[in-house]
Amino acid sequence: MHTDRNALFQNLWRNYQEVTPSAAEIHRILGAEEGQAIINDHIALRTFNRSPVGLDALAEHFLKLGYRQGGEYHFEAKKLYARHYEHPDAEAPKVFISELLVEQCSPGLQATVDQLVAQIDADRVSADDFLYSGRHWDVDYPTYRALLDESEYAAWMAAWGYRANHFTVSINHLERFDTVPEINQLLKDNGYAVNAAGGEVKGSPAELLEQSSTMADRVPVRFSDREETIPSCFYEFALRYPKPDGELYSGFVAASADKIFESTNAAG
Ligand code: OOG
Ligand code: NI
Repeated sequence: MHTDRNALFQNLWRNYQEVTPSAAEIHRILGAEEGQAIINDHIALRTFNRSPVGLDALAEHFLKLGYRQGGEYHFEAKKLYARHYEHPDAEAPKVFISELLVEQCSPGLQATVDQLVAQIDADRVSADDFLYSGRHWDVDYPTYRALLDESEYAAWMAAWGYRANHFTVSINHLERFDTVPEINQLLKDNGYAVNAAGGEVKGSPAELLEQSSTMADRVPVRFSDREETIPSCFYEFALRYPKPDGELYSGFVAASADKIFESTNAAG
């Protein structure tokens, strides 16, 4: 079971790195080459709340590995719902899964999403590789642009499909860095854009979680009619504080998450 879990996260990481060149560079900057272990706090996955690929279908992959459901989070303006999952083994990364509430969107967006989801082979959804299987549909660039006008999240899903949207470095496990502002400064010194939506540091010690993220890398994607360079995936950093019982807080903070979603928005 442990090897299955490691294999899943290794595959998710390899697939994420293919479209996130900054991740390996940031590892180097954090000192991975000098032996600093980089521990993942969590990963995040996105989907549409349409059968057969709703949040629960993605979560099933983690429940099978011994994960348990944690908190739930609502994002009314973005029309998203999310839950987190955690594992009794504290070494296991937490998992944040969100879904777009498609029925709350325009008829046009609903029709597009239904047409994309209809191209998925339902049997594939429970396959071991589904969570890093990318896009299961043809989509052209004008359709991507039309989705972008209404929902950055829907457009990102249409372009990228099933893959880790980000990995998150646990600052608690870093030896040379202790705070989110220090990490943000390091990122900026190395030429990375830090997501400034709602402030570069999201959350507070009182909320028991502080986070920051890069703006997503921009890489070329092949749409059915042409290739275009668009935002892919980003890297996140999390510092957790102990609860009164001494255990580190293991949940998420909806107001912070709301801004982290914007790391895949087109900058400016
Ligand atoms: C998830 C955004 C929320 C967090 O740590 O609060 C999040 C996403 O962008 O898919 O990752
Ligand atoms: Ni995150």
